[in-house]
Amino acid sequence: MRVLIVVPAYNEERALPDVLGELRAAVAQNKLDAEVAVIDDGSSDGTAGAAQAQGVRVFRLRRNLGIGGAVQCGLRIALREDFDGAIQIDGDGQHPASELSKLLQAAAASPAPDLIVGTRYLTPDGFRSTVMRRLGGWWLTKLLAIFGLRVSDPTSGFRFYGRRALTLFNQNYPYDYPEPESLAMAEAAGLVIAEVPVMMRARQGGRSSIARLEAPYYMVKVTLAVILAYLRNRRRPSGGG
Ligand SMILES: Nc1nc2c(ncn2[C@@H]2O[C@H](COP(=O)(O)OP(=O)(O)O)[C@@H](O)[C@H]2O)c(=O)[nH]1
Ligand SMILES: [Mg+2]
Repeated sequence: MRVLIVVPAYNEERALPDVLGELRAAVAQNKLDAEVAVIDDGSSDGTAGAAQAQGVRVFRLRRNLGIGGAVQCGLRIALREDFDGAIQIDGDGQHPASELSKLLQAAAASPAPDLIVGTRYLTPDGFRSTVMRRLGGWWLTKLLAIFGLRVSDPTSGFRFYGRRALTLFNQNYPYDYPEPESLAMAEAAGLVIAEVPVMMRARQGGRSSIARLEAPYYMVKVTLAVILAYLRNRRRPSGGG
């Protein structure tokens, strides 16, 4: 399987060299047929230069589009260049590249899942995030379960996308706090979604996207967005318009 490893990066000059070094090692060690693409989301620091220095492909967005825009850019490149799948991994060091093979092993299952979520909550230790964010994650887990989707880490940005997922998200990808919403879209569209336990770490420099004061806004916004994403993307019964 030929995969594109998509690294969305916004002001990640500090963490990126190690992230890309680890990726290079993981690709070599697992003999993966993989390319790395850093999507520099309009950073104001040396993100692009740090990535270029590691010899990977760098796509520079002229303006900051937010995580969703950066990820969709990477997924579109994977689709356009005929990759069999894409892996999304944070540029902040939160997702150890050594865990990437677990996503790829799950991708080789039969029937092949279209979307695989790396979940931090099924391993005995590792980074768990703040109480507020865990509470939010718990709530989103319950909400998605109403739609029939069982995932334990709905906000994880360590994921594998197969061709059907790339095709779905080529058209539309949520721009803001996109992970739970994109899961609702995928579930509604009938994609096969799986999860695998992975170990996570705390981010290795830079700043996270969700400040503590934004948490209540985030929860209301994402709750509504998840519900709408599901309703909008639900497959119509066959024969319907
Ligand atoms: N904060 C933020 N991160 C972005 C943006 N665009 C791309 N990213 C990258 O998306 C990834 C996930 O963001 P992060 O802040 O780590 O989110 P968290 O892991 O949920 O705390 C990181 O690699 C960021 O560098 C953006 O506009 N804002
Ligand atoms: Mg992160």
